[in-house]
Amino acid sequence: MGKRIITAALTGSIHTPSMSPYLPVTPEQLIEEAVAVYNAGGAVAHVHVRDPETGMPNADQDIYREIATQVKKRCDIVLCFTTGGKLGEPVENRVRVASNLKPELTTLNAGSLNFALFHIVDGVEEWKYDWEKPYLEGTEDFIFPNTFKTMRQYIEIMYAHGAKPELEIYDTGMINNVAFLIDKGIIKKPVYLQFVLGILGGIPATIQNLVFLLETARNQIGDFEFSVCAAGKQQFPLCTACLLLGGHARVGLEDNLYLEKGILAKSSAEQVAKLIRIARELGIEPATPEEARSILNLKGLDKVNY
Ligand code: KMH
Ligand code: ZN
Repeated sequence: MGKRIITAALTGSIHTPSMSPYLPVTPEQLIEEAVAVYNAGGAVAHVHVRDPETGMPNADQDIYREIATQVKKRCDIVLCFTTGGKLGEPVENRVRVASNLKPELTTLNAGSLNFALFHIVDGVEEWKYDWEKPYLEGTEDFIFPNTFKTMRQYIEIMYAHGAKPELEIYDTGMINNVAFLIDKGIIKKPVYLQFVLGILGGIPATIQNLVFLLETARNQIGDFEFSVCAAGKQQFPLCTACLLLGGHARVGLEDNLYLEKGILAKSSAEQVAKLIRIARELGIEPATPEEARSILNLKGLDKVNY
């Protein structure tokens, strides 16, 4: 089996600044993180942005551009921009990064789901910013909207700008959604699936569930590239299992703040380095960014608009 793409999701929109002092929030921190991930052997950095003053997730196009431009000056890591964005962000704002930056890779969340984070407030003793607790608690009543109409619109925008969709699969039915969109000619093969396990509202993070998703996708879609990310402490077990199953893997502080039990990761790059150590023990080599481009059929860094 070939080389594997290690992605790092740098900050996301789930964790909040009170949960870890190492969560990057400013453009400068996110730029340093992306370069550190590259130096650690990561091939892809998955990018969300935040208000530099408060750490609140947002969809500020200037911040996306600053990060993209500065990272590109320093290394050739593939940047995968979120179109999931902040919870509750209007759908038209979420996709704007695809048309503005014309990146190589963007996420496409493959269906709607309850996306619940209200249960993680209990672990936080002191809040740094006023927005954090209500933002998380509000998810008890939150549905992450990704209707067939918006998925079609997002995909059309992505293809118009040469961005490949990384299809985020939070549960089994979303494989059916992707198969339907392929059948209708809306999504083009070959596809790249990111199995997202362990979100409350989606499928739990177990190895059995990863195998089940993979088998279901093989039955419905045929051939594809796949990766996994898993919330919290299941991150390393699930990433290791996915590598053994022939897939790629995503780590990063978006999904898990820890390096090991009780020890916060100081950077997503530390998690990348750990996963690569595990992979190499198993005889698995990480892909370079150029190799990742070839595996995923990406258009190349010379064709982006940043
Ligand atoms: N938020 C993660 C659970 C996205 O950014 O669009 C999955 C994700 C999707 O990273
Ligand atoms: Zn994300």
